[in-house]
Amino acid sequence: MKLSIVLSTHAAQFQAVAFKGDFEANVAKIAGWGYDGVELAIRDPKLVDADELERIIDAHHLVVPAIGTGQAWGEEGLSFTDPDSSVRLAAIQRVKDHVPLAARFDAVIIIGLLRGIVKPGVAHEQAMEWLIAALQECCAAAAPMKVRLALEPINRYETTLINNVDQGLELIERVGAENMGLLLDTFHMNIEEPSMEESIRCAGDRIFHFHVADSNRWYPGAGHLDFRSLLEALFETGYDGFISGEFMPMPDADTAAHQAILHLRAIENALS
Ligand code: LER
Ligand code: MN
Repeated sequence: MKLSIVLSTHAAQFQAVAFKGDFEANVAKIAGWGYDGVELAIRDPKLVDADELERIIDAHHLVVPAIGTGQAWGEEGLSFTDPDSSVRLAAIQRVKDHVPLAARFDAVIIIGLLRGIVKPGVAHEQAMEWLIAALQECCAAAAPMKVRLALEPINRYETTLINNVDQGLELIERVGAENMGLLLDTFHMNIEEPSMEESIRCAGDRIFHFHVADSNRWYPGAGHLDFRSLLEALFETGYDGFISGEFMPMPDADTAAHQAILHLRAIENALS
C-alpha cells in the first residue's frame, strides 16, 4: 500500500491540510513516519521553485502522487464556473500552468473546489457546460505530457456541482477524455454515497487518486469508517495508486499523521 499525506507548499486556510509551514522539516517528518509520498497543495505553480522542491522530495526518498489546486479557489476565488469569463479563463490557465510540474513528478492534477459552485443567478446546466468545456481544454493541454486530471466529488455542504460518484462518472462521459478520472475521498463519500464500497466498485478503473479521512475528518481510525472494507473494495478494482491522507490536524498534525499510518499499515498487514 503506497501512502502519502497532503502537504501545502505555502500557508493556506483549508483546515483539512494537516501540514502547513516549514516545508522541508515537514517532508523530513513525513518520510520519518514511513510515508511513501507527499501530495502537494499548490495555489500557484509560479510561486514554487520546482528544482528546490524536487531536491527536497528526492532527498527524503519520497514521490509526489498528486497536486491539489483548491487553494486557487480558497485564496483567490478562481473557478471554472464563475459567471465572470475572465475568472473562468484564469482558472483554466492555472490548471494549464500546473501541467509541467505534474509531468515532472508524474503526478495527477486534482480538480476539487477549483470547479466552483453554482453561483446565484447561474443555471445548473450552464455551470455544467462551463465545467465540461474547461475540463476538455485542460485535459487536451495535459494529454501531450501524459498528465491525468482527477475530479473529486465533494459533499453538498461545500459545492452543488458533482457531489457523488454517479455524477462524477456522468461528467467524465460528457468530457470524453482518456486522461480524465476521479479522486474519491472517504470523508465526502461517507456523506453522499448510499454504499461507499459499491461506489468504489462503480468508479473502478476511473479512480485516479484516493483521499482518506475518517467520518469526523480526523485521521483514519479516529472515527467510525471501516477502512479495511473500503480498502479491500478499492484494491479489488485493481487500483495501484496512492492512498493519501487529507484530514484535520487533530489533536495535532504530528499525532494525526502518525496515527493514520499506524492504522493503515495495520490494515495492510491484515489484508496480506
Ligand atoms: C479537497 O481534496 C477536499 O476534499 C475538499 O473538501 C476541499 O474543500
Ligand atoms: Mn479531498
